[in-house]
Amino acid sequence: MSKPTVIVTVRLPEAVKAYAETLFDVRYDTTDVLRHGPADVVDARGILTSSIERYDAGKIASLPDCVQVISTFSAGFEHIDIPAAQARGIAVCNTPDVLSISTAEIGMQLILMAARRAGEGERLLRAGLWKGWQPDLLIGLQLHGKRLGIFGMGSIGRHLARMARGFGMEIHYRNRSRLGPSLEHGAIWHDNDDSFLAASEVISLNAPGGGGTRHWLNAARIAKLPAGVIVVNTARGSLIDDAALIAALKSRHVRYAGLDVFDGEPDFNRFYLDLDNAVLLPHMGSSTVEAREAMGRLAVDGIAAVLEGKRPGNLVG
Ligand code: 8YV
Repeated sequence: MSKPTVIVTVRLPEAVKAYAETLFDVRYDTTDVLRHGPADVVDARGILTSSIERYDAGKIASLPDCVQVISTFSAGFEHIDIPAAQARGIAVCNTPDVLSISTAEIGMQLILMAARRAGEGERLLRAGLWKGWQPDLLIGLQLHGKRLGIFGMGSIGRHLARMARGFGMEIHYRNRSRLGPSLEHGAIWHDNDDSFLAASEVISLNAPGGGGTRHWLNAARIAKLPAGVIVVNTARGSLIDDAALIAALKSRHVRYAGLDVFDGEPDFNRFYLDLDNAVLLPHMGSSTVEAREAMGRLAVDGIAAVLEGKRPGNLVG
């Protein structure tokens, strides 16, 4: 029996490519641009894409009827118009959970880099400006005993909480609903923004992107954070009003920011580059061998399940 044709628009790990090829007749279109249109899709029954490729209503409407499933190599799926896909009977799958530990590790790394000024230290040394040990060189903050506020206590937020507890931090969180004790592990739930913001000496954004959270961290909410707060974002750049955060970094109301994601990335607000108190990474949250292989397999499995008429566990729409 011939294998179903699947278009892959992501540069997958080699092991995942080999796995996909056992199940599908894979057509690679990995130019990372919005290139494939109806003419390229022709007979494909599935598309494996990523978060850098938008599937808005227009693009979904243009897909031929043979497409049954779009699987995104990402946990986030705000780049896909789910109602438009559902209206066409196209299933949508994502890759939750398998990247949570890697992404939480980047969150912890940014918290540490910000608190201990690691980027500044490295730049100083590489620029040949280090004059030797000095008692007042790059003094940072100790994390032990500090309160970490996690906005969005899904799987990534909970792994970050576990890691931060190991550093002696007290965990506060803001989530639509309170977690049960077995997931909460003593973390303190806030049912309102004001008490959550006031408690957060370090705040980490771990909520999904999309319209509901756009510019959640704006000037008004930043003003409610304690003076000297550290702000970390490994979720989506859209959660932050960049102009407001940059103003707060300049005034030092925000002591430091650690950012792995940017509004409009790969473009980003260039004023961040002028700030010594911002540590900036190019969206590396899930960039590990372990996460990327697991993401690829899960994305492939989602397509396979849909094409076999089954309901995949990673179905989002
Ligand atoms: C992905 C991410 O690597 O999974 C997500 O939602 O943000 C990243 O870690 C990226 O989106 C690739 O599609």
